[in-house]
Amino acid sequence: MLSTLKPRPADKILELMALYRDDPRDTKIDLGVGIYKNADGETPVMRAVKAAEKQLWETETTKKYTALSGDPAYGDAMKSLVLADSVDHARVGAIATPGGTGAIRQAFELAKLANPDVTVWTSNPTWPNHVSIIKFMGLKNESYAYFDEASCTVDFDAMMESLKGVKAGDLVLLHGCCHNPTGANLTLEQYGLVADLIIEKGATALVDIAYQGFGDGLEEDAAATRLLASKLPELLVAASCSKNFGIYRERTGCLMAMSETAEQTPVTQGTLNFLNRQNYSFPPDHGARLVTMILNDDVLKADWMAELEEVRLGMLGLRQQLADELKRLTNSDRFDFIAGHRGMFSRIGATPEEVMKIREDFGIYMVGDSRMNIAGLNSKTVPLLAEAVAKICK
Ligand code: PLP
Ligand code: TYF
Repeated sequence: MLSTLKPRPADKILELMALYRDDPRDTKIDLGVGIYKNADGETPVMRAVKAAEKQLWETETTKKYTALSGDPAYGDAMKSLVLADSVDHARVGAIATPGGTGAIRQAFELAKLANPDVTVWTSNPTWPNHVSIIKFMGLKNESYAYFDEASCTVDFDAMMESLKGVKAGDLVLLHGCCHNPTGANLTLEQYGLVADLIIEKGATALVDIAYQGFGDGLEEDAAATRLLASKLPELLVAASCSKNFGIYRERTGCLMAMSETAEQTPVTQGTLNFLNRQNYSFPPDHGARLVTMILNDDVLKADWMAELEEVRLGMLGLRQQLADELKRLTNSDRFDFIAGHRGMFSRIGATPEEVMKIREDFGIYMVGDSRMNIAGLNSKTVPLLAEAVAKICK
């Protein structure tokens, strides 16, 4: 049986990790995979997470199964974090999932159950795993225009034009904030216009929110998701705690499904539980428990928010430094968009050849589409990157 298997294409982002590791130059810079790194290149466990783990070790008396949904307290905490009071929580079902990816997968499964003929609309470009999972599941995929390659900003008119093709029963995947891979984001007003179009078409929105707190702030980054929740009759939200709690390997995500009425919620929640059971039964608990403890404890929460804010402001500072440095070196405002982008990533509009040349000549590793992880920089390496970009990018 196994001999019938065919090789699968590797994940380009993960492949880059190995290429970087094997580069012997000690001046090399890793701007590849989206993991937050501090100025020393480390990804420390956040203070509040460490404190919660200690508390948990001291107080946890059992490891017995929780519930198919995960601990309902986690779902409640995530509803408050992401949706706040934009919607009556009685309308929202929630399940713990293995990472944000698990939530996305379960959202597609839910959409497929509700409408086997569903087309999932994704931005061009989007996180490659979106398209990969959609295709693997045999669902239809259409992409909508999003990024203007010349200005490295959102081409909103083109986006709205392509979304005119959305049909009733389709699923439109939107990034809640900090678009991956471009760093270019819709304004709140534009999210509102997209919501109007989704209502007009009779489609459903799925928000992927994996970087809440990395852009303009915890509340600000959730504003678009909350606006959609307040305007749309239905909404799916796939949230990841990997980045904003720094618990990548604990695999902590949450799928929230907002029904049109609270009366519908038991069936929606029951379907979410059913989907967990079909895929892995009880979802992982450790990361979800830490998140719940932090969000429900004023002291832990304040410390987590303070550390997250340091992370966010550090990345914003690096963005500004890089934009300033490129302005000086190129004597132009061509790269000003880097300071306007938000989140971990910016796609800088270099060609694949230029990306390769920057890699070969300078040992600077960004993804082939010219996406760079801003958190891979520090104040000393920004000038090196700026020099490379100014020299190579025509
Ligand atoms: N969605 C986007 C856009 C991402 O960049 C990520 C990244 O890691 C995820 C979802 C899910 O992450 P995880 O499954 O590690 O929580
Ligand atoms: O886009 C990124 O770099 C992160 C991390 O298969 C990631 O989202 C990358 C590839 C992958 C899983 C996670």
